[in-house]
Amino acid sequence: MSAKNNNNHDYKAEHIQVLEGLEAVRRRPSMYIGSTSSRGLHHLVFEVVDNSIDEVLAGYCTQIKVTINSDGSVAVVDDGRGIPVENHPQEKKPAVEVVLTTLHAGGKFGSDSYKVAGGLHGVGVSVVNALAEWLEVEVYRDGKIYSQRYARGKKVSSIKEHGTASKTGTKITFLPDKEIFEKIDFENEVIIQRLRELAFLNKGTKIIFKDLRSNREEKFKYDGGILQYVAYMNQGKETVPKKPIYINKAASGFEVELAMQYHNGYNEVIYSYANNIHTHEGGTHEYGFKVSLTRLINDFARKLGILKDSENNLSGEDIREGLTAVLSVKLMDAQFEGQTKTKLGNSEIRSVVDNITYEGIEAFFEQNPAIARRIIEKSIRASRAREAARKARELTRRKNALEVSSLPGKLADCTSKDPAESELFLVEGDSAGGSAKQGRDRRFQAILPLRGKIINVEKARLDKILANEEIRTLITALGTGIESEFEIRKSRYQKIVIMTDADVDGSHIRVLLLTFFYRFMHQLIDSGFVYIAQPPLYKVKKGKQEAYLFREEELDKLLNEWTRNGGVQIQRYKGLGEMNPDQLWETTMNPETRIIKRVELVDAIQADHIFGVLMGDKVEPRRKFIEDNARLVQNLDI
Ligand code: 0RA
Repeated sequence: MSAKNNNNHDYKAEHIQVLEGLEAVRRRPSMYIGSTSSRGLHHLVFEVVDNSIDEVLAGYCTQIKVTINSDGSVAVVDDGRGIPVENHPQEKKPAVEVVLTTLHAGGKFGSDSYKVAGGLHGVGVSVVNALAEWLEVEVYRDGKIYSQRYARGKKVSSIKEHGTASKTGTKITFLPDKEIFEKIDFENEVIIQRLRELAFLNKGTKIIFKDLRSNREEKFKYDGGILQYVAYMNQGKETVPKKPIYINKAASGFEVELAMQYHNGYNEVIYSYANNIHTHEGGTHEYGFKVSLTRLINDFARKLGILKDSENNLSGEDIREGLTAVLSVKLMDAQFEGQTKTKLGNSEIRSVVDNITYEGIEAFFEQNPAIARRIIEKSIRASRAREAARKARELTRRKNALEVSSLPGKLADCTSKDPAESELFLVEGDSAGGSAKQGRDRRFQAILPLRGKIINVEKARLDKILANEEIRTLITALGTGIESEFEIRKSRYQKIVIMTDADVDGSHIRVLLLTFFYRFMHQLIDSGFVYIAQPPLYKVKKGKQEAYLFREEELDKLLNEWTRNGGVQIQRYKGLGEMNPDQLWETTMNPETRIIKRVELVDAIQADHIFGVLMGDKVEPRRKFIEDNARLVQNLDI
């Protein structure tokens, strides 16, 4: 609040008005966009795009183009109605100016659009304007082109009319303010991810991305909407049914869209959205769907006589094993709750989703009884396996309780008991494990050598996974438990460093471990505890001079400098095992000199897709995927 004293509550409306102005946004940007880091920076783009999407939802916009210009500014163009330019009745200035300078004015003049409350969404383009070094708006409307320019939220020119336009629409170009943001570098991948998602969620909308810095262009348009989204996530897997079940129904003030399909894996992926916002924490809509699916499958199983009167109902978890589903709802006044404001709170939507999805899936089952039967039988198998897993887990737990020192024998633990400073190195092979044990700083570095084959968790059920020796050792060493029993605060280390050879086997082990963490301990990744060590590729020696090289391209450079006079020795490291303990410490483990990379998920959807394709059972899509996406896989292989 302002510095003015508020005794007797005598502060005046005008002061509050001032605080609601764009100055407040510049003073406390994080309150409006979450942060001033990369995330907040990208939020600016998404805010502008969301305004164009509002025009899509209102039925006036079919195409959105996002361009990153060579000067680092971003332009978003749509073919909607164009922001009105005529004078706003109350404010007595052009409506476009009101939209760009008033908080929460957004594109939300009319009350017939799907609105959003809570969270950081829908804060309005004025926030983008406030946080931009400059912003230029162009409006195509009534056959004319209008434009206006702003700097840090303040207009620097009045609105100008110039030229004729054959279409309608809006173009907003802005350069984020260096005074506000830590760094101004847009990441293609982050923007592309969201644009692809929006294209899936708003079927038929053409969304184009262009980066003029690298000349990369991507186009997204999905006439099948979220049906294609589910197919995309299940790409490379055997599925039931072949084509996802798709339901789309609008009822008074609501729209419900569901696409679902089973695959032969075991993990459950449900993405839910409300007004295009990913509801990570679920909420009433997701709950309505889960309840209706559980009820329907049980009802059907009894009707078909697969489940007897004397038998218990199948649980929701069992019914959702191997399910990929996208649920997207649109509603008038979406209320977001929860820790990250990504949980839908509107209670009225629960029964709407319940009814619509129950009826829709039931109709599909009536017409496809063989598929219904396969899904029910799959749920029954899941239920039996879960029972077996429970017993296996109990066994591990009891065993742990009996042993006084329950840490695995292979683990060379550190002496520190403070997780914040403790590091666990997961090392490929016994020989490298031996070097790492000798080379480490035992005060805070623990070593766990991984010997046998690590199980592919995409292809196995929990009971099998838990029976795997390497996985059990890993879980015990970490101390966190897994899945629903996972507790991050129990993690015995806050750095878990995957240290493998720089070859194909090494990268395979790395992907297997990452998949395991992602599926069963994703909080480790979310908390930024997972790292990848970067061992050197070469050691180059000349006389007393020595250098370790971590990238292929460094070799040529160095050789050019060094070979002018005299012999140079090059040693190529094929594996960690070729380094002696001192070298391993110096190059890869010593916090002062090493390079380690933190594993971050740009986007869970992409990760599900990538892990599914990489670890799934169809060979052809995997090969094609790796060819098509060499770059992405490389990112994953950091
Ligand atoms: C206010 C009112 C109307 C549309 C918009 C704003 C609008 C805002 C943005 C931001 C980016 N693209 C946009 N397109 C439209 C309704 C216009 C009418 O009633 O004609």
